[in-house]
Amino acid sequence: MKEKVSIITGASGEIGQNLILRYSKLKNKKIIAIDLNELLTTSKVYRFIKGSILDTDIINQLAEQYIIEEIFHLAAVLSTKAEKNPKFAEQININGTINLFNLALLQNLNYKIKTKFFFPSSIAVYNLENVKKIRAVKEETYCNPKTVYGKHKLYCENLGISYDLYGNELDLKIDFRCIRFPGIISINSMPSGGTSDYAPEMIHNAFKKNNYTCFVNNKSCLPFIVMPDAIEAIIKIMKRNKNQLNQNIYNITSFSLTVLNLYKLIKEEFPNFKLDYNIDKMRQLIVNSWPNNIDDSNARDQWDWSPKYDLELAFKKYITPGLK
Ligand code: AKB
Repeated sequence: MKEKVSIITGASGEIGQNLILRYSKLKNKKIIAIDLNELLTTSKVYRFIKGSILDTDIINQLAEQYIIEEIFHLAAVLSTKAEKNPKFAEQININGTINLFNLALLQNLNYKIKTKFFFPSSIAVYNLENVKKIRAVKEETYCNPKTVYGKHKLYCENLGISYDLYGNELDLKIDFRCIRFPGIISINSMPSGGTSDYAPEMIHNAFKKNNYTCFVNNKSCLPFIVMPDAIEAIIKIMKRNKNQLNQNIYNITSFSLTVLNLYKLIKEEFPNFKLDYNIDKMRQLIVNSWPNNIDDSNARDQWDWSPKYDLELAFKKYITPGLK
């Protein structure tokens, strides 16, 4: 009798580690975690595979050994790193995702189940360069990404939608669910290779009593959430009955803030904290092309999304107690 399992790729990454901590508390969930890097949370998973999502031997073994009910495909090369290494990013972000889609489609063939496939997308799919950023951006607007990473995310979103709605050439289907995340701030992990990284970097440095040199200017403004809200959102959308979801792709957000706002907030706690700037042109252009606010009303209406932490609570109840 084959085991029923859930797969988490990118398990050692920021979202991966936190998802494992939360998800392992749910009953009857056997997690198979995959990552190139060691996993800190090995005791929480059923099996850890140290390897690449590009390794088709690993994918084939998984297909042979298990019934895969859910896939959380978190492995990705983030925006700044992808812009600098576009070919490498294409391998991971596109080819890697296709490998996981194929694994999910095989489940439909072998066991007649529709594997639930969670895909984390990003505000990087939007491009608001030369647009006045007045309104919160809805899912179907401004999807003409400027960055390599944004293009990869949008392509995989569309492929996922197509496998969900129409199936592949053999009429095999998956159950594709996707959230477009804003920047994420976490107290127990640090991002690497992203562009929204300046916010968590600034916060972590301040709490370590270091100063910070920011790579984007003080007017730069992006939407953010904190990690516990990101994780709850993933759990929520995956639990929802399919017939309650009218779309595959959802924005979620909590608060938007400029670099200057963030600096002022940090100064209240750490009056000696100093911020200076060394603007990275490429990263500044990326931030300028992203929305400073996104409309998450579809997620709120259709699967009860609501962040527990607004900006004030994020600092009072999550960041400060967690990092002090
Ligand atoms: C990045 O900055 O690349 C990510 C994202 C917003 O998708 N954090």
